[in-house]
Amino acid sequence: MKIIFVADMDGTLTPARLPMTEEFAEFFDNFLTERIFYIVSGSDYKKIQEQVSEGILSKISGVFASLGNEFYVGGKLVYQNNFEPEESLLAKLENYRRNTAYPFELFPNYIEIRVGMLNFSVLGRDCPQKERARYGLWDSQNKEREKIARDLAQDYPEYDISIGGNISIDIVPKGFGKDQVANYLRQIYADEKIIFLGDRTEAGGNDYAIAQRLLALGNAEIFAVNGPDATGEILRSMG
Ligand code: M1P
Repeated sequence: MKIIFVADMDGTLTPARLPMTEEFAEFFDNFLTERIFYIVSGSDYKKIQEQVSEGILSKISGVFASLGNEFYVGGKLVYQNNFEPEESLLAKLENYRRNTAYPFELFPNYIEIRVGMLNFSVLGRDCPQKERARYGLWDSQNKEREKIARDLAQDYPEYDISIGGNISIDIVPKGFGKDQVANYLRQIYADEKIIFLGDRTEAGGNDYAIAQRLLALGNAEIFAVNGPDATGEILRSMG
């Protein structure tokens, strides 16, 4: 029976917000031959296209973008979910940005409304790579995102709030995170084993929901990785 592979993109198949390395792409391109492999990412489809080459995408069985709120097969949209965040939530996000203790420059695009989800970054998404690294380091010491996520979860229990990458938080109506991908794939592949690889499978991370849902549905194996090298090693070991 075929194995169904599913993997996160940033920090799993590619470095965070950067294109897949040539070395990994060469291996991965071969690995995809005659395999069923899906990508599931918090990024929207346009960003996925920036990081994963057209050649690789053409061999991928399907791409779940925006945490599974848009699904593409062969570059064509199969479904998408709608989401309109409430005003009070947006106002609260504005407040976090205004009152941050982060002592360095902030950048535009701090509330990004994507298909079916919202991405919030105190720093602002339109920042240079080196500022992204600076905020990531500061946040790992000061836990700003964890505090915001905890605070939001208390006030908005109807949303799932997760920390995906290095500078931001993903917000979706409950059940519309990556866990919806587990449900969708299990409907198509009722009996096949599903293998999932992700770098944020811990509680609070944006791979947690899909990992837990797959395990609950059964016949699944989860691999927590810390980057494309670890992903490559695991895939290589599967022959
Ligand atoms: O795919 C992981 C995450 O990648 C980005 O996170 P950040 O900009 O914080 O590094 C975002 O696209 C986020 O939505 C996504 O979950």
